[in-house]
This record gives sequence, C-alpha cells and structure tokens, in this order.
Amino acid sequence: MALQDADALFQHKIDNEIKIEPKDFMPEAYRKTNIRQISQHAHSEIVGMLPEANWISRAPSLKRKAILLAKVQDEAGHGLYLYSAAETLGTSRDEMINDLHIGKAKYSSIFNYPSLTWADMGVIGWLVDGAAILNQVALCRTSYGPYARALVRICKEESFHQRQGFDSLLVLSKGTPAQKEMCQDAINRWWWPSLMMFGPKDSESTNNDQSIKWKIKRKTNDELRQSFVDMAAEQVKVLGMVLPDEKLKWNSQKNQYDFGEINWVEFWNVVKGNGPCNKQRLAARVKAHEDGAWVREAAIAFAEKRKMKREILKEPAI
Ligand code: BYC
Repeated sequence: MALQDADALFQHKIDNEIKIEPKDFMPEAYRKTNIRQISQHAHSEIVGMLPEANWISRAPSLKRKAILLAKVQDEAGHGLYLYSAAETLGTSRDEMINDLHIGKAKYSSIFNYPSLTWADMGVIGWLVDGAAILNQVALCRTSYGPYARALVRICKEESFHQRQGFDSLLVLSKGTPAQKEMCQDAINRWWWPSLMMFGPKDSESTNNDQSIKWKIKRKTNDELRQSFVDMAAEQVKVLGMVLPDEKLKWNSQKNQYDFGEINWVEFWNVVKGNGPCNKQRLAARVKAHEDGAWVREAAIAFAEKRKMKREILKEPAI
C-alpha cells in the first residue's frame, strides 16, 4: 500500500473511533507523540510518589497511614501500566528511565512543589488527583489502544485517591482553628500549581492541534482546566474554605466560573527544571534506581537460571 493510502486509512480509523493497536500502521510522528506523552505520564506517576511518601511515616493515625501507603503503591502501579503501554510502541523501559534521569523527558510540574504539612496530603488527593482524573477520564477514549486500556484502571484508582483526599480535608475543616488554618494554607499553596497541571493555554500549546486531530488528546488544555475550576469552586464550599483567587466568579452567561490569570513565568520556570524541588526529585529518583540495581541483576540471573533449567529438562517455556 502506498504511504499516502496508509496515512488516509490511519486517519479514517481515527475518525471512526477505531483504536490503533501496536502492530497497526501509524505515522512516525503519531508514534513519537504517544511515546512522549505516555512516558511523561509514567514519569509523573513515579515522581509523584515522592511528595506523599514524605508523609507516610508521619501520618496522624494508623488508618490514615494505611490509606496513604495504599495510594502511593497505586501510583507505582500506574507507572508500570504506562511504561508497559509505551513499550508497545518500540521504546524500552531503560531508554525512558534514562531520558528522565538526564532531564530530557518531562514529568508533571506539580510534583516539584514541597509537601509541607499533613493537610498537603488531603489537598494533593483532592486537587492534584482531581485534576488528574479530569484529564485521564478524557484520555480513556484516547486513540492508542494500550494507553486507553491502561487509563480505565488508573481512573478507577484515582477516584479513590481523590475521595480519600477530600475526606481527610473534611475532617481538618471541621477541626480546631489550627487544623482549619492548616487546611486553608495547603489549599492556598496548591491551587495555582494544580491549574498548571493542564499545561499551557491552548494558544501556547505546541502539541494540542495535532494531538486533538489524532484523538490522542480528547479535550484541550483550556477545556479541561475550565472543568476543573468549575468542579473545585463548588467543592471548596463544602469544606467551608476558599480558593485563593479574587477573580473567581460565577459567570451566568457562560455558565462557568471566570478565574484569574495563571503565573506562566512560574510555570515555565518549573517545567524547565528550576522549581522549588526539581533537583531534589530527580536526585531521589536516580538514587532509588541505583539502589535498586541489585534487584534487577538478581531478576535477570534468576530468569537465566530458569531458562537453562528448562533447556536441560526440555520443558516448554511458560
Ligand atoms: N508539567 O503542547 P502542550 C498524577 C509540556 S500524574 C510539565 O500542551 P501536551 C499523580 C509538554 O510536555 C498525572 N510539562 O503538551 C501521580 C510540552 O513539552 P514537550 C500526570 C508540561 O503534551 C502521583 C510543552 O509543555 N498526567 O496524577 O499536548 C500522585 C507544551 O505543552 C506540563 C499526565 O501526564 C506540565 N504540567 O499536553 C498523585 C496526563 N504541561 O513534551 C497524582 C497525560 C505541559 O513537547 N498528559 N507541559 O517537550 C497530557 O494529558 C498532556 O501531555 C498534557 C500536556 C495536558 C500534560
């Protein structure tokens, strides 16, 4: 088949909601965009474990510790599903991890902010996982099959994450004046970085148009950000707290909230590696990878030993 025909057939499939599978023809740029987005998504899950892991040993009760531990373990699982989905496009886990470690691959800006108090655990669940769900529910319909299927499971777990965060904040918001203050302070610090999770404005987004055409992205950065503001602006009322934005106001004509301008200088600064915790996060990931080298070596040695045994006994591989 001529490349032109293959390209047309590919777009026809996309237009008709037929999933693209690993062995199907795909334009090289589609493959690269998916590898970029899925691997960066995987890195975000893994780096995202760090701000919360910081509080596991300091959780205020056994119940909260068990919940947080389960959540952080879920994030590791999400990373694994996503790295596996990206590997179906012809890249390897080693390459992806190396790109993260040398600062070539990005991960979500949000994880470069410090988690200073226990209330941050609630706010990360409510706002950060809340933002992630909105984005990921849309991505469950992404055009690349393995990515879409990984996201279905991820979304189920993310909704538990968001609920546990909101539940934890609800307790603080009904607590002592100091607890209420801690809750509001955490909301103040995480609100704007959460809005930045959706990426630059559509007018500044380099990948939006093509990714929407290929249905890799199902909604634009600004559409998702607006849905998030509309959701959080209502939920914060249940907590009896406020969002730190004087311009936040219901617009009855548009049927949505108006909100203030994001500090884009801060956003790009964090994306480029100069946020409050970028260096610390990357150093922690590199150290974890190096400390885990013996596990990978042991797994390879064990697999080779089993292979040899099978060959001697002429057993079929499982
Ligand atoms: N941070 O053209 P654009 C979680 C980059 S983890 C850093 O709009 P695109 C959780 C972007 O990569 C959830 N970089 O890009 C885990 C691009 O640069 P490159 C993570 C950002 O890809 C643990 C450039 O800016 N979710 O929930 O079309 C605990 C221009 O942007 C950011 C995902 O990864 C950012 N915020 O759209 C708790 C979802 N935004 O790569 C919770 C999957 C943009 O061209 N990803 N950039 O050099 C996506 O949906 C899309 O990739 C994005 C950006 C909406 C993020």
